[in-house]
Amino acid sequence: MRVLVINDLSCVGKCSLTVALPILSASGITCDVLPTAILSTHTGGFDGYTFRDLTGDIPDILKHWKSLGIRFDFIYSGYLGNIRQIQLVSSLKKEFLADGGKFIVDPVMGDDGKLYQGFEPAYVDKMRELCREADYILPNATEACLLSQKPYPVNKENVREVLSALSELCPFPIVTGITVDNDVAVYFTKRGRGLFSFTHENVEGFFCGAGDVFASAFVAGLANGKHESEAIYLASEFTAKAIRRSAREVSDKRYGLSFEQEIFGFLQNL
Ligand code: PXL
Repeated sequence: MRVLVINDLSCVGKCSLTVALPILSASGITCDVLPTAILSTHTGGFDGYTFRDLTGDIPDILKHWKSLGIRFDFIYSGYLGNIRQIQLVSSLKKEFLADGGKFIVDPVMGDDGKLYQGFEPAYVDKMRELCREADYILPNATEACLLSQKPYPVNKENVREVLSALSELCPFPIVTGITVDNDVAVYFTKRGRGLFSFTHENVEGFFCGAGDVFASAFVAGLANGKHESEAIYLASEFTAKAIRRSAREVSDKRYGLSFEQEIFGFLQNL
């Protein structure tokens, strides 16, 4: 079983590839990577970060892979640095996804009701197009509103409407980080039939990289043969435990989740 993860390499501040690689490898899956950019840190709260855009390297990497005849059982895309990269992901999915393979898009572009630094509205439109090609999309609450063109925030009242709009884009939308009273929930639906959720007690504060932990664990579950709803359940338990541990152990939340000590427990349920 081979997974291709397309995401940035933020050298410090665990997110993207530095989260996906350990989680997928530990779960027994070959994790191949296509780095979209190299940053000294992620963009969420550090000033003065460096950003090397790797778009120019991608065509030659793909040419080489083509000569090797590589195919991937899963392609999971995350942070894409620009619109050109979205186009490249769309074409590489057509060329490199194995027959019957699954394409998972985490449309990383914002949080807390705002776009991340470096993104603009035209990017959202392109990302919406990429979501149309996905088997699963995993937006957080902010990204769900941007994609569905509904006002932020998502709550108990409008969650059904947001999920239904997302179902028009992709058969299986999974929306993370929805605050419901004192809890935080992940909501999902399959082909717009039924609305399901898993809930945990909310932990105050912003936890950078939590979406990447969730998405990586979800892909690890699918790649290990779990049914979708079980993969979502296991990923949400794992992420909630990592968040609770981080609330206790990590004083500067910009450095990412303390997920490593929770991997063993996650694998025991996989
Ligand atoms: O975790 C999302 C993410 C991924 N990659 C980069 C980011 C962020 C969030 O800020 O800046 C580079």
